[in-house]
Amino acid sequence: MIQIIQGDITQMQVDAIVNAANTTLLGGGGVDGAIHRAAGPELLAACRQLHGCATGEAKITAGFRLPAKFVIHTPGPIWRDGTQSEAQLLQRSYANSLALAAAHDCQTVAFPSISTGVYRYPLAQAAKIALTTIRDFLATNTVVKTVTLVCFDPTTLAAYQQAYRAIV
Ligand code: AR6
Repeated sequence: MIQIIQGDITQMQVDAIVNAANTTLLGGGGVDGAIHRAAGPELLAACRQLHGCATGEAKITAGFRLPAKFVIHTPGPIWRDGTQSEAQLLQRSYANSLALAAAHDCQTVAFPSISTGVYRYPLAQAAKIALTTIRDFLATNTVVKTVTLVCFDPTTLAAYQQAYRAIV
């Protein structure tokens, strides 16, 4: 099942939340900063052990002081002009995060809107990629039951709701 809500992903009581990270995995602004603040300094210490992550790949840590059991860290693509494999890389961020969640027996997973903040990916295009990738994953996997898109602001919420109506 796919759910689309407006809210703060750090508050989500799910098995895993996904972090829109950068390739260093050493924290930043936006949702990354919010997750590190809420999880506590143990999260940064755990991330240091991971030695970064390539764009479109995903790595997992514990959730520490978060309600979520795990944090899955994935650097989405920085939007340039759409010719730099941005769509494929964004699709891989979602697909690799979901595969990692399933490998850790997560039944409930929450995503932020990866790459549509500081990384400037056009919102409507990103929402379509996110939802089609999640839909296709849920059609075949047997572990992950519920994926929640946690939209931080009303504009993001509206874009994901519209993309959802277009794909079902
Ligand atoms: N819960 C849910 N969504 C949030 C939250 C929150 N607490 N806070 C912000 N968002 P961004 P990116 C939304 O910029 O574009 C970081 O510095 C935000 O409104 O966080 O992938 C990293 O370290 C937007 O809709 O991520 C990287 O350097 C969405 O999350 C870089 O930013 C993503 O915005 C990654 O950029």
